[in-house]
Amino acid sequence: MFRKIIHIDMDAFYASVEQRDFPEYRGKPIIVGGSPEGRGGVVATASYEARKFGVRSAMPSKRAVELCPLAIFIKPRFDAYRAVSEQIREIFSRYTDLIEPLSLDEAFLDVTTDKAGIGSAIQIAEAIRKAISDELQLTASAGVSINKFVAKIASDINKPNGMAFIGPSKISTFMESLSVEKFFGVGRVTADKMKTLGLHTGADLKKLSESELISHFGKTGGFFYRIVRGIDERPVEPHRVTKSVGVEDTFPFDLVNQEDMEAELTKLSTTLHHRLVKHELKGRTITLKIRYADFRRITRSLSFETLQDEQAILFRTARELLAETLPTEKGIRLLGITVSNFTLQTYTGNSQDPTQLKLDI
Ligand code: DCP
Ligand code: MG
Repeated sequence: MFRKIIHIDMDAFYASVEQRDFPEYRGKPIIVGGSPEGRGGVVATASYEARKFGVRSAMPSKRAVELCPLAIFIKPRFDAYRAVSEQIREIFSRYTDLIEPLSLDEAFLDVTTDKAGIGSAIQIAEAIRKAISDELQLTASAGVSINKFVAKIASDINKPNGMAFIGPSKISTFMESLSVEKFFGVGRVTADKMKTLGLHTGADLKKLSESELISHFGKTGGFFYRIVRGIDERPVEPHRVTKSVGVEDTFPFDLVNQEDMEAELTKLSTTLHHRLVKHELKGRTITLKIRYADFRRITRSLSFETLQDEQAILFRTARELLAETLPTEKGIRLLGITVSNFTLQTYTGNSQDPTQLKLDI
């Protein structure tokens, strides 16, 4: 028997909440996060009006202003987004308890058996989208299929405010037509490697044997082999535990002066901060990762007694950890910041988990 999996993702989430709460922003190109002057951070998200100009999440503000000079920059109101996140989860819970939130605005639902006895996953997805629209005045998109992978990709197909269903008989053709960038875990490096191997779509991947894929891509090769055949048995896990959340960047040239390195740490800490908020996580340990031009790697960590997620603390800690490694004659090719230890130690020695939702990134 096939499972019934729904992936729900809110449309332009932070920006839509702002446009809902402040009517003067409706119909306007707005950017949440970042700032128009100086080197103020990165875009968290942009309204669809701003996306028409090419503005995207994680883009430096400076670039966003070039693309869309009239965009209105808005400071994020994380409490408001958290509140909406709780409300959408309450709506999901009317239909199933098997809910795996991936972030504030996104979740997998297993509705193989649903609480309301509706039976049809498509109808449930539509009922959820309607409830979100009627009760919260926001829109969401949904993907419906028999596994997580296909459901997640499907939710993007008719975005914004749309739904897509990919049934078992369509999966094979769908996976063959998919470009390799759409596969989970295909970062820049893997995507480039695939291109040099002449692998552009799922159909190209399907021509390789499992051992060929493993020889090229290691363990992930096995994942590619199964996923391109529509095989994804990963269950929807309501209490998934995330151990760390990190961001890193590889530079096209080596960084040699401290100012450039610190500018990178500003960007990384901003992105990491957004990610932590989005996933409702705070951690005690901050780790800086450095890879030098000669590929030698080092990590430096600092642990706090209390949980942290503030951008300023992430940045200052990373900067201090970096300073301890300086001066260096070698250029730096990669910098990364990770937060882990999402628990507090209690006096009894038991670990207590203050952030109930543990999410896989
Ligand atoms: N976010 C962020 N930094 C990123 C990506 C996202 O801070 N690099 C935040 C802002 C988004 C929210 O997380 O509103 C949800 O992320 P999505 O990727 O789902 O993007 P949106 O919901 O904004 O847009 P879409 O309509 O494409 O889902
Ligand atoms: Mg979204």
